[in-house]
Amino acid sequence: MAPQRVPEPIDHAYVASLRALGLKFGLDHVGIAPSSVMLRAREALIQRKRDGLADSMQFTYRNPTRSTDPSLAVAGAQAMVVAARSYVLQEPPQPTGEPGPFASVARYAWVDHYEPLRIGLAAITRQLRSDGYKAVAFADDNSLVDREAAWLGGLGWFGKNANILLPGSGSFFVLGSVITTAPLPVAAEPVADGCGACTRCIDGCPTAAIVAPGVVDAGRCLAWLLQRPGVFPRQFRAALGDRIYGCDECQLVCPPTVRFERRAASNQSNHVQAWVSLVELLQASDESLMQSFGRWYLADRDPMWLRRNALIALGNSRAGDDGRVQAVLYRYLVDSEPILRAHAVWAAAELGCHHMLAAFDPDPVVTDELVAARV
Ligand code: B12
Ligand code: SF4
Ligand code: SF4
Repeated sequence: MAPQRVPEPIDHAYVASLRALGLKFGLDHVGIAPSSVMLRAREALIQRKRDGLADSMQFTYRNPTRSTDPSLAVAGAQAMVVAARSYVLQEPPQPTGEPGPFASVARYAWVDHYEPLRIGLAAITRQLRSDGYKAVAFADDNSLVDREAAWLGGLGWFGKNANILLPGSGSFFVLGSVITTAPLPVAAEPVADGCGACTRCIDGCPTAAIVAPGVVDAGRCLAWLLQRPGVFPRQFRAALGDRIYGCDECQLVCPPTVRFERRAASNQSNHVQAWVSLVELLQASDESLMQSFGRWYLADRDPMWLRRNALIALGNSRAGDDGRVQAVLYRYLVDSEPILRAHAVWAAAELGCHHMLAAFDPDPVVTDELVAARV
């Protein structure tokens, strides 16, 4: 039998060495959280489902018992190493290449920030394992509620926009954790509230989706509506503006977050996807869309939802006089997918191109849009 490895002794110096390792491998902040059941998050998941605030989302809502109990992910869990990585880029990019209209992408998806986050978490995981402990990394995984873990680990406070804000740095951070059997000393205190009397995010949300401090109604939140399959609710299409993936509005109005972006941008990347030509996107093949945007969350990994989003952004573009826009609209008004025909009808009507609309469509979803377009 192989000799049993004796685990490294745990003290604050050991935690400091894990933190230093994380920072060396691209993490910006590292803390330690307890591994006990996250009762507040569990209660919130159950209550929000019950109140209809989760809409049809699955993710951590699928199994609240699992996603709030670290020891179900790693048997014998004693602590979580929690981490944050900034996704602020040095130069917010401008649209380039083919002339517009352009769609905008939320900052967290401009480049793949989860990959470098996972590299940092993996370095910590390797160290813990080589020191004789079990350790498994999670980031944006259905098995763990990342924000509550980050809050418990003292990384930041819960903003009224529901994001974790790091003191002095705001919320443009992705979060992840390593659940481990190492009995690491946890952060002394969670970070105190830093929002004070501010309510800018609540007032600034384009769809009034923040229904109470820290509570988002997913059925109104543009970030979720862009991911959800099916017909995009008509009442929120104008508010969507030019977005095709994610929404940053409740962070772009947030003073600590904006201050940090202006002064402390650090990460660089050559492959930034901040703006996407709508005409190019709507002309692209499935393969090409999956190659460019396959790392985004697309329901059933179906690029049709990206095209649906792009048609709404096109409808909001005021570019109805552009010949390329009209050509692409014609193509989608006769698409074989009723969902795409339906959103093309809405876009054509918004652009004042009523002359393009058919008198009749065999599909009830499209008929509904044709009726609304003629009112
Ligand atoms: C589902 C999900 C979504 C959903 C629902 C968001 C939501 N608010 O729950 C949708 C698709 C809408 C979404 C959008 C976004 N998301 Co998201 N999402 C997730 C996911 C997969 C699960 C979140 C979850 O479990 N929510 C459950 C509910 C119960 O949690 P909660 O809202 O945080 O509730 C807490 C607070 O209310 C707090 N609380 C309790 N009492 C009180 C009282 C007060 C006064 C306050 C202020 C708070 C408070 O405690 C509750 C329990 O923890 C996580 C990844 C993960 N595995 O955790 C990423 C995650 C939360 N998302 C993330 C990001 C970046 C975003 C977006 C910014 C992306 C974008 N630009 O479009 C937006 C932000 C929208 C917003 N304002 O929240 C990051 C958050 C980073 C951060 N700094 O906080 C995460 C952690 C992914 C990651 N690993 O980095 N997301
Ligand atoms: S992400 Fe957009 S829609 Fe969702 S709560 Fe924030 S501002 Fe509102
Ligand atoms: S906008 Fe104001 S209230 Fe909202 S998260 Fe930022 S500081 Fe807090």
